[in-house]
Amino acid sequence: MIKIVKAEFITSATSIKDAISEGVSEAVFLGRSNVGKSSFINSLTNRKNLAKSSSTPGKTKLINFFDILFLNDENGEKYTARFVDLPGFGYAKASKEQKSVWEKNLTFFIKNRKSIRLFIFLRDARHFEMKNDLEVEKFLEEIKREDQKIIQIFTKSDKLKQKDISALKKRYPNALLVSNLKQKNIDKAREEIFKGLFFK
Ligand SMILES: Nc1nc2c(ncn2[C@@H]2O[C@H](COP(=O)(O)OP(=O)(O)O)[C@@H](O)[C@H]2O)c(=O)[nH]1
Ligand SMILES: [Mg+2]
Repeated sequence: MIKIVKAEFITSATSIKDAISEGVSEAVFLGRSNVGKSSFINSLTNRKNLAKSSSTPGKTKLINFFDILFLNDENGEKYTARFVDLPGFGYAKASKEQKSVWEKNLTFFIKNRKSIRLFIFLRDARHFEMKNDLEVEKFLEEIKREDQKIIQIFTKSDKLKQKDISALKKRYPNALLVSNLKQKNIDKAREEIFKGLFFK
């Protein structure tokens, strides 16, 4: 089984210019505010409050970096990685001007950071075809490099009925439906993320 045996907040950045140096493989987490991004990072790392709840729209937003240590407990091998929490990409509620500055910043960051191996794109399983989300999905597909992957995560699966789950799976066959509340599919998601980061 794949475990995360260490998870530590390192630093925050407001743009790529003051982001920490590259090198370690990175998984970027994106999704609309309130989708369960912080909760998911906490679930993956088995921590209650590693990633704090999202800040109020309009306040200064930051890119948060976490040092992560994976352990494959079948062979004892350890792998270092970074999780990068990107708040509000594609969804800014700030004024038009603020929004464009922040989004330009993030777009530049995503396109130019070589260490990014993985985009972990979170959506609310109950509303999986929202316009903003479809735009972000399209954008990611467009900019994704050969050495990068996208993992589709649908959160709050505990709120879904079986027929809604079937509809979602039909539309997104590779969807990973997770529940932070019930800790459903978290082990599977952690394993997918591990594979996406370190194996092609
Ligand atoms: N029912 C349910 N609620 C969740 C789940 N994940 C997060 N939440 C709740 O959704 C709200 C937003 O979560 P948060 O992790 O702060 O979202 P973020 O803004 O994307 O970082 C909080 O009230 C969480 O308790 C889930 O899987 N199921
Ligand atoms: Mg958050």
